[in-house]
Amino acid sequence: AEDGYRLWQRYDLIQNKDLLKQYRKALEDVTVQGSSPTLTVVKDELQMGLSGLLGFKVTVSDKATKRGLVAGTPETSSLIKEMGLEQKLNEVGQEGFLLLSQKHKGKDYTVIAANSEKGVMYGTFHLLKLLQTQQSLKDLNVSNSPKTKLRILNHWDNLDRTVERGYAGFSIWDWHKLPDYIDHRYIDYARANASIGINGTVLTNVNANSLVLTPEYLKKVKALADVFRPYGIKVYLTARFSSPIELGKLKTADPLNPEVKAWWKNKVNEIYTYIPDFGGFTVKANSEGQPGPQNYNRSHADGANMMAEVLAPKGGIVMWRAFVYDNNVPDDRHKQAYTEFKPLDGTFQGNVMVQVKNGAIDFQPREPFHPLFGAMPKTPLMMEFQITQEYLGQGTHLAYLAPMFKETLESDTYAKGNGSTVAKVVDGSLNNHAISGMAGVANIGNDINWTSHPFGQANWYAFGRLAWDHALTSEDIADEWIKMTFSNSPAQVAPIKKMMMGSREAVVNYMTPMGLHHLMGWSHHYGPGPWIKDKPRADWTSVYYHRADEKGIGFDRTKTGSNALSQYAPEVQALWGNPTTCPEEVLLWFHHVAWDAKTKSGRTLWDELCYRYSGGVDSVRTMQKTWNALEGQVDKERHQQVKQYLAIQEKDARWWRDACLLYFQTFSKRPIPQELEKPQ
Ligand code: GCW
Repeated sequence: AEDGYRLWQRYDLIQNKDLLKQYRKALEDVTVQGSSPTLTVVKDELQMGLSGLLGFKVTVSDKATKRGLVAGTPETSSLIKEMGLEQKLNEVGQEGFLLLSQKHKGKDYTVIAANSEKGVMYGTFHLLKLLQTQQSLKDLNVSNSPKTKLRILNHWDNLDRTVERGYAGFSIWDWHKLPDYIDHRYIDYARANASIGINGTVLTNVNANSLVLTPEYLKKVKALADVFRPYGIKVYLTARFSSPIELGKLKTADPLNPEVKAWWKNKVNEIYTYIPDFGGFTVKANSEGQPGPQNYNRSHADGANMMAEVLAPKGGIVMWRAFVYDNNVPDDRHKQAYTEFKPLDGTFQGNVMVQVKNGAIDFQPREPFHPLFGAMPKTPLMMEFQITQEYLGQGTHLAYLAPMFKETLESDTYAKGNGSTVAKVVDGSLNNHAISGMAGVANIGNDINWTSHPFGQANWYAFGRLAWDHALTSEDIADEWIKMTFSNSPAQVAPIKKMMMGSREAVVNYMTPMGLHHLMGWSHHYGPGPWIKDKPRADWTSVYYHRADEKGIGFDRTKTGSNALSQYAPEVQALWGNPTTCPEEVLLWFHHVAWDAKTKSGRTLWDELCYRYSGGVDSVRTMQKTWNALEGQVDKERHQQVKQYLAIQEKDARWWRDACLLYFQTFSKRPIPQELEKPQ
């Protein structure tokens, strides 16, 4: 059944006869010398992939043959050593690879060469992708290496297998059966991640349970680390800051207390006896009730550095999250991370990265970039994206997120003048940092197709590709994903791509157009709840964010309001601070605007909001039509799944439109334009 389990790694026979001939000729013989675990992964993947794609049983030989495909490093492959590729290899670093059409001693070879076996593996997946997307293997001259060093998934998975904000079933980590039972899914998980360049995984929820640091669980973690190691994937854990109290029976978790430090040192040493290449910790501290250094009047830097110090000798790192806010601080929540972290710039140890969400509030369908990007030049800042669609329709809406990720990455912070993009902050190039990273909160669960919605797979894929190379375009990523996941036929690729490219904007329109944000239902965050008020925290309500009244709507974050804008560079302030130059996409994020104010379309703000909400619903209906027309071309199972999800999405889009417009209308007291569909 085409149930989606294979993700984008579908190795079915190439349908294009000419290309098939070319591939068969070029790849008839395959040589991989060496038998290390990673080279075994390379061999297995080539054998499986090429056999499926080329339609005969490909065997991988370890004797240097006289033609065909050769994969290896100058150390593992005598042929590659003879080819003298040193100079070219110097340019691709430790994880990059070359993919070349190479003449050697009068024979034609296709060569995957790298400085490390991991690089060979990445090159192998790249070659397979070329076949899957039906590209020519003639005159190959690919030199490819990742822009970001740490490309990591964050699982918000609990030890009882529930997943915080997970919408694809339960956790794929079957703690009960580990370490003795290795579910084949773990291997397929590693293959899928390796194929897109992911090289790290944080197994557990940032709302952490200290139990995972006990020997019982460390044995299980070790079993997973052993599975992932050959695929170049390191394992990380979340560390609950109060673990010394809970596990060590200490009276305090004060980071400056010598006993606390000693406890962490022992714990870290113990972890490394199980997992010699353990990656380190992700920490959520003093945020949403999690314990942290501030409980002891210490700073985030005190907490992070204490852990970093004990991890450093082992080569581990700390990813300290900047997602903090506090109801006792009466200021705009938008400002709190910057207020707390900016003054700490320059005080973190070298193996600490501060992990910052793409925007200042919380993974909304659209947020302006987080003001910390560009504001902490001395600290490597990691990007935290959310792949799981907590606020974008969860497991049932089609929303291709690459355009959203790109929007943030391409935003200009102006930190060092024009062109100081968020991407350059994150990849470390703007301030020459030795470490850099991008984290994505995973949308993976134990559903057969991993991600609930078949198109959720595209977001996992896109995150990996952008973490590897943020310069790739959303279109190109969609293009290769569709070809690998559905079909190379232009009759399918073009319409599916069109659906994907417009889908995120559709969600923005039917949920939170023009810079509105945080309007979702209480706690579950799925449907609309613009009326939410009177909750334990003002910043957990919706009225806090939209501020609708009889005059207008929107959050004034300029000087006359919370002045969160002051946290951005002067160029950004000038652009966003003025309602006439502020892009309409974020207008109500920064300004309280009158209902009758004119917008770019010539309509009043109220009418424009009505048009955008309606437009969002229309876009979903267009997606439905496009998808219906593909019936018979896409396999039945997946066609049926997506069709049902689109029907839910259409219903939900109307729900959002009607709920928001009818609620906001109680303030605007203006009619919904006649030509638009009436709320039902
Ligand atoms: O997005 C919010 C979520 C919480 C989450 C928190 C965080 C893990 O609603 O479920 O907790 O952010 O990022 O820490």
